[in-house]
Amino acid sequence: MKFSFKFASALAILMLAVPVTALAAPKKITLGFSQIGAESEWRTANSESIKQAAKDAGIDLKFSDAQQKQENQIKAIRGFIAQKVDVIAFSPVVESGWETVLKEAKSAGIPVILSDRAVDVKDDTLWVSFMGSDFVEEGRRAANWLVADLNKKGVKGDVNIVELQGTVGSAPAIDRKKGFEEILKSHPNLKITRSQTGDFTRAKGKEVMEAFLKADKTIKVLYAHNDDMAIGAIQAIEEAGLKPGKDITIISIDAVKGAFEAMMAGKLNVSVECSPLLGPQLMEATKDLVAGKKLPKRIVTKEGVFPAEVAAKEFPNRKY
Ligand code: GYE
Repeated sequence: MKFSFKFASALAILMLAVPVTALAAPKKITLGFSQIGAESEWRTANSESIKQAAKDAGIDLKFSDAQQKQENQIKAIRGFIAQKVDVIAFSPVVESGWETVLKEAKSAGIPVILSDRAVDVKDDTLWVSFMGSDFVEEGRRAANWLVADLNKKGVKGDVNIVELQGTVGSAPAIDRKKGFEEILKSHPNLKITRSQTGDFTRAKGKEVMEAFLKADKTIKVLYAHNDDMAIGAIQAIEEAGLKPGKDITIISIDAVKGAFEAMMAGKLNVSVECSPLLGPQLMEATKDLVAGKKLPKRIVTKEGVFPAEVAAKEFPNRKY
């Protein structure tokens, strides 16, 4: 009797001594993510990858869609700061104009990860890590494929190329143009004769290609900064009574399923890969930051090039 009383009081003292927090479930990490919008197949796959990876990692994701507007992204980031999330990540629609809001995040002590696209700010301590593709390299890969293809066909004369650029001021539009032109410099017979933005969408890609075709009967090659614009342009080319992939060689970037389908139908010649599956890497990085680890400043995605000849074989392996 005496023993059990002593035991019970010892137990009571012990229970009081254990802090309540130690008994509660560990606090969930919160990640605020500002997405650009839903302009392309790539973007949809990117959003799905992030949402799924957050679920798998047990991270509380606050996901905000900016519908293509920088002001909405800035608002979303300010909202994340007010909610005191652990980490902020975003895919910046354009490169410039981020200093003020990034300074606000820094003063609040919230680390920022750039996902997919880079920003152009002088002070690079305003963000901790940039994960995504090397867009300049993608542009080079696209041009190198064209040079090899023309060599194979024995084409030596002038080749007129039209370009459908991505969103004006965005990192992939700037860099994909830069990489492509860099290779063209040593091939003076390859000329970009027309270049305009198609805003990374099918509708705009089609519209701009229609205008190109009306104004110019000498187009031999189309270089589109993403697959969606190329797919839109394919429709315009067909409606103009030409054969896409034959009368006009078409090169694009992303390598989404829609591009593989177009390649298998013989309408698209090549797609340079750009992977949208950044979710798992982003969740890893978020956890590392919360655990106090230092992230590499640059995390580059590994990617390849898929010409139409391999499309049917590769199609079943594609995840986006
Ligand atoms: O290529 C395009 C999308 O930023 C890499 O954005 C991304 C680009 C992608 O809309 O399809």
